[in-house]
Amino acid sequence: SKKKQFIAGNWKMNGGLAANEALLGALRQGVGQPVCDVAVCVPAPYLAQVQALAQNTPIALGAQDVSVHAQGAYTGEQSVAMLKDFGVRYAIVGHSERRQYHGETDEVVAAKAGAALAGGITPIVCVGETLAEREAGHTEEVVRRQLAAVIHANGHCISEIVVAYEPVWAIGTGKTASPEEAQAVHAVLRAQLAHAAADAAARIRILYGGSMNAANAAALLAQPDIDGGLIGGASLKAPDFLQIIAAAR
Ligand code: 3PY
Repeated sequence: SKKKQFIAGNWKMNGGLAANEALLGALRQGVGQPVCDVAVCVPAPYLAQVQALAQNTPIALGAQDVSVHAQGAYTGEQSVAMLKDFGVRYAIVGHSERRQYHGETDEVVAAKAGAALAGGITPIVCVGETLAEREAGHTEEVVRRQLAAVIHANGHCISEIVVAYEPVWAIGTGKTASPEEAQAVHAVLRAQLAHAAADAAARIRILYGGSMNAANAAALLAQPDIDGGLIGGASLKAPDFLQIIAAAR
């Protein structure tokens, strides 16, 4: 397919003023004119800093979460409009760390995707099975259920989402799905999207996430239904992140 691949860094709760400045400095120097789309999803306190550091570069800004609410008594949350004030283009929703540690359900994730879409931010919707679910043979059922909630809540707007398949057993563990294992799940997700939005399915980017790094990126990104990566730890090291960007189409 002709769509550009998309490489997005997920810094998680890492970074600091000095480290961010060094990282963005190195990325600015090394990124050139990538053939793929590139973004960094940074902790909320650093949005303004990274917005300034990424100005006039091909590096777009992303957040790691977004509120379903527009405003009001929601302590600790950030609205779509607030993120947009800082030039945010993307927001990760439903990362397994949010689902696991903050009790986010499929319905909450779908509502967050909807809030982002309504406000003009592209949600990066994460789906993925746990080790126990994979071993029980439930991988397909789990990722299809997670994606179905988002499709159901958002109808034809889903043509504007990005999907990220992140097997939970591969997150922060150094274990990666093999390119074939990942491709198999991506193909399932693509078919599900095609059923919901026939014309858009080929256009929707399905990223792989879960310990993608400089060494394994090229083989994963060569798979027909892998349209990019959501990069954890390796996005904090400029040479590694740049190598992954260079491996993308
Ligand atoms: C990882 O690579 O571990 C991730 O969770 C990316 O979001």
